[in-house]
Amino acid sequence: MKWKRSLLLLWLAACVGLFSACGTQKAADTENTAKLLGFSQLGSESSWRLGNTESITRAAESHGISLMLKNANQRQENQIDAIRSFIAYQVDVISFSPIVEDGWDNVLTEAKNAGIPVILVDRLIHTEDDSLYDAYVGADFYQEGVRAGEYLVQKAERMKADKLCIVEIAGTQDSTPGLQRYQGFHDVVDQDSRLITLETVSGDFLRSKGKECMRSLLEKYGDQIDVLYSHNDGMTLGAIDVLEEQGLVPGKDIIIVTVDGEQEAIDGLKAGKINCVVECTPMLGDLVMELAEKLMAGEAVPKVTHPEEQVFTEFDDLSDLAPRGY
Ligand code: GYE
Repeated sequence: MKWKRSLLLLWLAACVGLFSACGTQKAADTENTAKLLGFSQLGSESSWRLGNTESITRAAESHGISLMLKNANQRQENQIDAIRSFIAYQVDVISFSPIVEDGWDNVLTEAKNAGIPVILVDRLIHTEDDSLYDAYVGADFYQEGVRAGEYLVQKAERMKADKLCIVEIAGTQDSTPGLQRYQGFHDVVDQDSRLITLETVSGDFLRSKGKECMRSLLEKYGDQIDVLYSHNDGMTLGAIDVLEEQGLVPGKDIIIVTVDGEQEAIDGLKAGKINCVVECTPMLGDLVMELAEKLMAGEAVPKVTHPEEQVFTEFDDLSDLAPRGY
């Protein structure tokens, strides 16, 4: 099987132009030294995801790690196939962003039996056996939900509101950010008798579904809706399109709370169309490569690494905020 891997490394080396620059000697060096990381990205559903793929690609390059990148186009079975092909190629480390939490035990047992370490990126899995992965790099989604809820409590105080009715557009069902952004938020707002959730629906983290969800929520609840809490910016921006089509003023008629912090959402916050943006950074590439290097060297790594994240609200001065890069 090693010949397959050698061919792949030669091919990767050719792709980055090493052949043309220095001839075959350098390619041979690469073959001897370059470490190979197989990464299964779950899809391209949002700007967040595109930013994340770019971050992983750039970081692999700058760490001198050869990257075998596969896009699963939103299907778990494609991710499982990708992981199986990484095992067949005998990559040094396997990494992937699990689209949902369940259903990984079999393929990860195969990786473990092949002696290949695994880094989960962005999302977690649900398993009885934590030894099936070595490390997780990604946000603390529960805290993101808590931050969204805390903003709303603060907003209710400032408005001296005695009742605010919320509709929630959640992310992909059974995905870690969908589950935890829901839980963290409800652990805060359900304690506050002013904050009433009318309904939670799933928009699958897609802008198009954010539109559909907002349309049917408006049909059902009309002007009862005071707040939209949406689990990602893509769905939020879709919902805003619908509100504007229907003559409503987002940020004023309906308070908007969103998660991710992509440039378009920050622009919306600055324009007064969004009231609160909870940051979730996709810039995880360097953290992943640092862990991969340690695992490749046989060193111990922390089981969980969370990046630092913040909240941006209508009450903050955002004039110094650097361009987001996603
Ligand atoms: O919030 C959303 C994306 O898993 C944190 O997935 C990620 C989420 C992110 O599509 O925009």
